Amino acid sequence: MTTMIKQLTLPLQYLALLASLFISERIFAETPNVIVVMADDLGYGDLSCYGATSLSTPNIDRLAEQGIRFTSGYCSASTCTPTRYSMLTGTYAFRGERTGIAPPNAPAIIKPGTETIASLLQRAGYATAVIGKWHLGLGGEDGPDWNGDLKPGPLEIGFDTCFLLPTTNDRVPQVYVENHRVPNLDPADPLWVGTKKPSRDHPTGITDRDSLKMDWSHGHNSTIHNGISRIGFYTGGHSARFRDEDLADKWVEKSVEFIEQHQSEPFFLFFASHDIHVPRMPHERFQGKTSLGFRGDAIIELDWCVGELMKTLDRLKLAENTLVVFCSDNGPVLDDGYKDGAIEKIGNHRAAGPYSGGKYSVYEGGTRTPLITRWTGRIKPGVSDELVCTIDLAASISALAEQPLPEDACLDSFNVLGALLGEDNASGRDHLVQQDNGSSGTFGLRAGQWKLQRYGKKSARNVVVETELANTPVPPFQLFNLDDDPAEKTNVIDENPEVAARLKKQLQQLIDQGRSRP
Ligand code: NG6
Ligand code: CA
Repeated sequence: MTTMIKQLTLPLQYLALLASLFISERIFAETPNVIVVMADDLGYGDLSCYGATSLSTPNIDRLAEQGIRFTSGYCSASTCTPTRYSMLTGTYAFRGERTGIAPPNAPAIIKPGTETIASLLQRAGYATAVIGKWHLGLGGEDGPDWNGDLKPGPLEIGFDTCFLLPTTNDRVPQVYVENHRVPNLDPADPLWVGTKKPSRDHPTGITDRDSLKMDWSHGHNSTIHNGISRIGFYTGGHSARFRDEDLADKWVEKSVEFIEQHQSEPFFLFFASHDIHVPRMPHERFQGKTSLGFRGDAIIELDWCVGELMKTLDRLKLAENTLVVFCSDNGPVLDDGYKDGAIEKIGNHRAAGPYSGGKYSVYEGGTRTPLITRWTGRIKPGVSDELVCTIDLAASISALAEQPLPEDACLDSFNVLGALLGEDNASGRDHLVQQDNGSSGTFGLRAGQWKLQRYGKKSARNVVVETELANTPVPPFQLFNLDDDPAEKTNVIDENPEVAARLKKQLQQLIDQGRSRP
């Protein structure tokens, strides 16, 4: 009997060994590195591969040529914080608290213990990093302890390491955060950040307007650093402060370092560019490179960053084992608080492409943004009209890494992996809720060719760029047929009462039921 078992177990052991080799090979093949490049405020029409002719973005265009360019790729909100929240957590930001644009002293918005794309991939054995703009708060309920330990933050929700711009660069302070600390801080010159002027003679964008190298147009007139006045006040931390012009170089330097360090294991890099958010202050070598002013020059800088990342993958022979996702956090805006010539120099450029609206809006231009996937040798290049959203990355990439989603996590993230990889007959979503910054109860619902807009505030006014719709009153509900009218100019709600009723009901259910992932 024992010999028989032995005789049986030996081949079984071989089988198990063979199976484990097969599995580990398969896991290796299907756990590619993942790089998510998220641009800031980049519109559908801002890249040459999406039709821009006033500038050229050769590196991002190459990514699109080698991968899939989505025509219905979305971020989930038309401002930064809610899109980033939902990209990481896979849950619509309107379900969470305080998920609107985060102020400089905001505490961590994603609480430790929340499942994120980073924690899921970390569990699947990935090395994980976020490098660039965070804007999701740091610290406990009292907010960030700028001179001490800045936690919780990314490291408490699944990132092994981080190198951050803590808020956005039009907000104070201009210092990096590396893991839990502000690097290069001199204890003799502590960093203070607040909402009130710290002293009567504290120079601001109002008192010292003449000294500014770039003037403000609205807001952004508090503490001055590097000749640019910002939202909010700060003092101290001088040895830790950076120059706006050097941000992109720093993100690339730190990212290349991370990729090199982790080239022989699966890694997840969230490359959160600050380009092309205000203050648009690209490095001197990009200034004046386009006819569009600093807004265009910042797009060229962003394109350069993507080129450097791709070069690094090529140099380390990682392109065939890396899924790259390029996306934006919200649609475009021209004047977002600084006089940088974006409006004056726009010429024929249409930042939102054929769409109306942009940043802050639930018109298509607010959330329909460039979205490109590339995985050399795995993705068949092409153009896809499938509906996919940055909120789907959590479920889709977890599926790729064979990491099961807990029942109570990523509540609105759909597994659209097949669509993201351009597989034949794979479909994207059949609907998507679009939100603005979140507090107004205003939503869009895209379902097939139909688009419902619902305005939460009484006497809402249109937030659109570059069109005659700007600042006009909007009715509480509007319905558009995107097939005939992609620019959402003709409200067809009266002609299609059944469609409108169905979508109104669907939107309310999606909000009320607390989740949309089956
Ligand atoms: C707004 C700012 C805008 C921008 C935005 C956040 C004013 C008048 N406007 O409050 O300049 O910073 O917040 O942009 O201060 S986001 O892309 O990070 O969401
Ligand atoms: Ca943004």
